[in-house]
Amino acid sequence: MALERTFSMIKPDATRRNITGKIVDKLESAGLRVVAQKRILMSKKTAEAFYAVHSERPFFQELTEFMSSGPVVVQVLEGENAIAKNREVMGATDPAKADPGTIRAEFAESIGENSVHGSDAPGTAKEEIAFFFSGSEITG
Ligand code: DAT
Ligand code: MG
Repeated sequence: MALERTFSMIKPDATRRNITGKIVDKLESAGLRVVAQKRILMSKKTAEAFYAVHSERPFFQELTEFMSSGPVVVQVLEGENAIAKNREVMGATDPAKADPGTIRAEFAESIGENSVHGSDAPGTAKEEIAFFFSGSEITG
């Protein structure tokens, strides 16, 4: 399979605990390359736009308040099968159900504050990369 790109975000629970490097180490050890990265603070409105697909879910307010409660690190990751590989190294949404050794098993605090976001399909990867990055900000 050809090189693929995916979108990743290190969430406020992880920036707060100063463990962004530990998370990047997990991504790089899995063979993913960080080809774009920036640390930003999302407004509530930006978080609502980013997570619009979840707007009808009961946890939407909690989710968007949390995601705008502190800095996040947004990234583009590149590698063979990057979308699936990133989801694998992230682990299940609920850290209690995440496989040992995954980012969420090791670092996440709860189902809501679960340290990382990763795109789930080629379409969302493309949309989410474009939501935060212009082409010139991404270098191979
Ligand atoms: P994922 O982040 O694994 O793709 P998702 O897309 O289903 O999971 O949900 C997006 C985020 O919403 C998730 O990372 C944390 C939050 N979330 C999901 N289910 C939740 C729940 N039952 N209670 C609180 N927050 C939840
Ligand atoms: Mg998701």
